[in-house]
Amino acid sequence: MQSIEQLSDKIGVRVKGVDLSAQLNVDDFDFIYQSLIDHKVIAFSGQNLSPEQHVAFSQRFGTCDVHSNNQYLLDGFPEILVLSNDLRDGQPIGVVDAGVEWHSDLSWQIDPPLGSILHCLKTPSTGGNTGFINMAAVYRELPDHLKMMVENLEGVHCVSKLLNPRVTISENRVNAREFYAEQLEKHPPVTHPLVYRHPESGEMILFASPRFTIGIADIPQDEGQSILDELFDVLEETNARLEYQWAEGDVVMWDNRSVLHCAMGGYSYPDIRLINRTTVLCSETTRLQRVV
Ligand SMILES: O=C(O)CCC(=O)C(=O)O
Ligand SMILES: [Fe+2]
Repeated sequence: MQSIEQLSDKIGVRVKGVDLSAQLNVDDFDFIYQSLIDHKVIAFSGQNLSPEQHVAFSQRFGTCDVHSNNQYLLDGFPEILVLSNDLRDGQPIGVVDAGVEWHSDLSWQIDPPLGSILHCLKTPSTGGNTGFINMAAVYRELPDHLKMMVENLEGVHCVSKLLNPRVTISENRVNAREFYAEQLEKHPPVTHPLVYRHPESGEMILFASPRFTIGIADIPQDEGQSILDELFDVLEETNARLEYQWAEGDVVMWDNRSVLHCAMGGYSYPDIRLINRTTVLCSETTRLQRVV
């Protein structure tokens, strides 16, 4: 029988009593889906999943994304992106520094995904936590003048770090500048309303992140940056957050439409962290909606 246990006051639950390696019945799947919508981050302990089973579970939610950073897709499983600091023959086997600033996955695309599903295969002896922030709660916490200001504005989102004054380029990535310049050519900036409505919970969501929101459309650059500074100060302050400490065999999924997340770091080679990730795309009915 499924049950949930709260992981923090305002975001996240652990779902118990389900085995994700099995073909889930409709009742179990509906329970999991509703827990995701209600609590935004759902965690499962002790899951022994093959890559096939990880992909099969993910596909219950929708079509899986194949990440454009195709260097680190798992052999034979293009739906799985490997996150790791491990090396093989001196070369990284996965993305070393994925998600080290607060972000919503792929918000730099026109249709951001529904969620990501991470399966933890190896934890370092210290560090390696993942932080989550409830962006519906953050919207509610905005002071009135900011709420009014953001209502009609569009954020500019871009994957390339070259255009973002808030991030630094990692020393760990080989040929980082060339990599980000190429990325900018392949993925020019897109815009999203700063406030979206969640299609399933109906909540208003502040949709912006220090990693991918590089400015505000149609207003001068310095004004845009100071509005973003004010918004991101609220992220620092909010208590609608969770810092998840991984154990091997954990599966964690987040609603990418309504949370920001961040890899907290704090470990280094040869202390190994290894996580397989899938990302599920939205459908017409689950994509974020303009408020209008
Ligand atoms: O490794 C983590 O803790 C999170 C990485 C991340 O941002 C992601 O998988 O989307
Ligand atoms: Fe991420």
